[in-house]
Amino acid sequence: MVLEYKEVYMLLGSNLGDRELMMRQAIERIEAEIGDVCLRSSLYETAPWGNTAQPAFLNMAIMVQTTLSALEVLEKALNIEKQLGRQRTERWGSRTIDIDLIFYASAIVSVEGKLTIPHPEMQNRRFVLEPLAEIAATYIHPVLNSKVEDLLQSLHDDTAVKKI
Ligand code: PH2
Ligand code: MG
Ligand code: MG
Repeated sequence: MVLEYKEVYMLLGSNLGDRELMMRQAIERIEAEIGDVCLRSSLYETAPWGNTAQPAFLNMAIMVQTTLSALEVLEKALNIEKQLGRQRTERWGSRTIDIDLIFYASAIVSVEGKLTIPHPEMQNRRFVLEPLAEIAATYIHPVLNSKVEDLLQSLHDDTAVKKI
């Protein structure tokens, strides 16, 4: 049987504990449980978006090749967040690691209350689009029908995002 690989784009975020270590450990777990991490952006230091009364984030975008379904990837990602000590207390609160699914190939996925792909807010957030544009500038958003680099061009979000 021929295995079918899908390209999954994810955004990693951390603003609690040793942020760089969390990113490295998340990538290790993703390699072990989801698939090869084929592309990774630089690390970005980003001001907190939304609830601004929390520490700055590190964010980075990665592309993973996987044979898992979108829901299986979500399940694994949530499990890795738990393994890395994430505790969900308040919405948008500080976290050791957040693993968000941005694109799953060019699929459009909507599972009520659980998973929406493409990520419904990605086009409005600089902390997503800047790292993503580094590894997927010409990738086409399957709902908005725009390239990532064009979404970044027309973005109105001046939250600080700095490549490190
Ligand atoms: N994640 C959030 C809310 N705010 N801000 C930045 N800079 N980076 C994030 O990853 C982030 C955020 C919810 O997941
Ligand atoms: Mg998030
Ligand atoms: Mg999340």
